[in-house]
Amino acid sequence: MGVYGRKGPWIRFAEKHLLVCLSVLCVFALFSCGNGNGGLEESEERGDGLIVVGYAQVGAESAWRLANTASFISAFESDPRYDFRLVDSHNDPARQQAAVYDFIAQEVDYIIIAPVEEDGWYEILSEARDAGIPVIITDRMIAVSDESLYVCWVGAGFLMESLVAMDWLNDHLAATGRADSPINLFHMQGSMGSSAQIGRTSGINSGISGNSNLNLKEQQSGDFTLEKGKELMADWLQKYPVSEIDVLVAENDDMAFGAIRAMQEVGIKPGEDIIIISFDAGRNAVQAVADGLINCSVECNPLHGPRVKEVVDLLETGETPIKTQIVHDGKYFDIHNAAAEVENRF
Ligand code: GZL
Repeated sequence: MGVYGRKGPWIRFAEKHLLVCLSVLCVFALFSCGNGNGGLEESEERGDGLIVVGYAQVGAESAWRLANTASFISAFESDPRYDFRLVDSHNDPARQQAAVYDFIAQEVDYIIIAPVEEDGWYEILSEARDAGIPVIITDRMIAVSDESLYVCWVGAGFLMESLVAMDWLNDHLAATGRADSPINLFHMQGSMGSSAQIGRTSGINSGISGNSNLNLKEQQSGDFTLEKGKELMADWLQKYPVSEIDVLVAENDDMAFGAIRAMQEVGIKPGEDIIIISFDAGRNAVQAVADGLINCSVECNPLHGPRVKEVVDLLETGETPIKTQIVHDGKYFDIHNAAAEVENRF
């Protein structure tokens, strides 16, 4: 047995395909007496003898997510040992759990999950463990007390990101002579119940409670999408005069872009009339910072594909990966550094 009770590749292959193995031996025996061009068709080999990896992805809700998916596809599909199977859960926790149950039924060798929501994973991960299938959590976290339910987590530090954002806001207000002015803050949250939203909201809330001049006027979810960010901002612009909207903190770039569209439709200058802070710091957002439309975007690196593949490669050698692998270097982009960084962004 390998690490985490997983059988080695050849034992798995033999058990899964005992009948096929025996018939292949017969076929080879037949061909070896004939013209010797035996062997299975290329298409019949797919999945047999390959290391099968199932990735239950959140969805395709944002630029960050698309970059994350692309990084996994390029990492695993460039290695012929792997049969990489990606499922888009369309931001739906039930669909994601169904995808994981399906991977268990397919008897994949590894399951990777970027959890839509933190809760609800105990049963299904217990089933994966009983099936001897190692589970790797990436991007967002799951809320389970039994850490044996997953091999390791590779993701970002959401609370740290939001503390960086709130520190930047305090510095920006001081630098622009508004350190003692009352500031009305509007907070656009990500998909509720996701650890990215939970972590960022926690840091933003503590930043607000740490500065008596910051008044939280609205706090609502835009579900990490541009469309919902635009809808929400349009509602707020109906409800409040622009003079009462000082700061928008959007928990990702896409919602910030939606808000910018809503502002521009009514003649408001984003980044000037309203300070805008976002998270992810993708290429378009960092360009928007350089253009003065967003004032600060805090980095959340999406390129976890190579890191998670390294974990799987390690597990294949019987090694044990580090349990918690946080990717966070506290980088943010504002008018001082954005222009020089655009080209380096995802
Ligand atoms: C963060 C990730 C979040 C991004 C959003 O690691 O889970 O989900 O910030 C994405 O853009 O939708």
